[in-house]
Amino acid sequence: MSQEKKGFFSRLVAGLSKTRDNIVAGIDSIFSGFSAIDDDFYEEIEETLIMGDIGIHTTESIIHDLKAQVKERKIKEPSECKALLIDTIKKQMDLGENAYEFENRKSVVLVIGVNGVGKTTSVGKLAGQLKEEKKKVLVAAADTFRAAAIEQLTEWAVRAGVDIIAQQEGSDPAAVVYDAVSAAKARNADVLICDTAGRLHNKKNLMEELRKIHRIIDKEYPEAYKETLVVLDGTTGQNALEQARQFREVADITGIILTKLDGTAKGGIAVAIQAELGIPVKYIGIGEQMDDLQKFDPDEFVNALFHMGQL
Ligand SMILES: Nc1nc2c(ncn2[C@@H]2O[C@H](COP(=O)(O)OP(=O)(O)OP(=O)(O)O)[C@@H](O)[C@H]2O)c(=O)[nH]1
Ligand SMILES: [Mg+2]
Repeated sequence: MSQEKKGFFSRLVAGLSKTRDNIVAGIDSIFSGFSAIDDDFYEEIEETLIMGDIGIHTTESIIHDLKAQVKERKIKEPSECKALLIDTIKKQMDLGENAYEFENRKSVVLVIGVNGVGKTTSVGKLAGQLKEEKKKVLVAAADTFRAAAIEQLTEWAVRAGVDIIAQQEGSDPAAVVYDAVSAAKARNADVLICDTAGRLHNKKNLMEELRKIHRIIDKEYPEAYKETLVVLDGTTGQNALEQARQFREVADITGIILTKLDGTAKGGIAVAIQAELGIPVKYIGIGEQMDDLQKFDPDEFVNALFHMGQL
């Protein structure tokens, strides 16, 4: 593991401390407090996982799986279940697909999500990291609602050392995307990342706007690989799950960026999103700096959560 990854892992461990208090402390006391594996034992684990935002369905499958494993391996001691439980949680999150194809292709990444979840910040971080990997990156300020939004993305573009395509406040977001696509082709950019405005209160408008943007990309840049990432704020727990469901109705979501996992007690939501919706969490954010965004690794996440150290 590189120095940089190690740094991120320890910050993840630190960031998840409240989630750990919320889930793992409870689990540990169950493992040490029970002398036999019985229905009460399973019920307590179930309750702790649900309270920890892991999600009801996911928790049910975890318990189901755990029971099967205990039976198969003829385990009698509650304390022996911990490693099994950790493996079972990891298994729930394994979607087994190639999530980062867009990095290897000419691509357009559309970043969507409701207000204040961390879209612009994530666009900036992602742009900076891809640029570090020697990719030619372009960002588009398709959130034209506020001048401040365009300024904010401009600042990130400067920090990341990438070009930005923007128009004036109030202009048509689809027109910005049109410009950006033309520029991406003309400049032979590898990845074009589009920031968008955060609105969900009017689903019809949102749907229309996203459709329009997709239509332009499809028509003007059919050869591009398309990635649509929904940004969710990890501190909102079950609400984040609900937002993902709603966005799934209006867009072909290819992944999730889960932000603000630093300092929240609701980090269990990462497990729920992945397992319950079957949409891969592709990146997680654990702070406001450039390197506070990383590819999501379920194994690493669960290890950090249970403070298992690096494998
Ligand atoms: N602690 C922490 N803060 C974050 C993270 N990601 C974003 N933020 C902060 O969250 C706030 C909102 O982030 P933005 O990137 O502006 O969110 P947005 O979705 O673009 O917001 P709108 O454009 O207003 O819809 C900012 O203060 C960010 O610095 C994160 O991973 N951790
Ligand atoms: Mg924004």
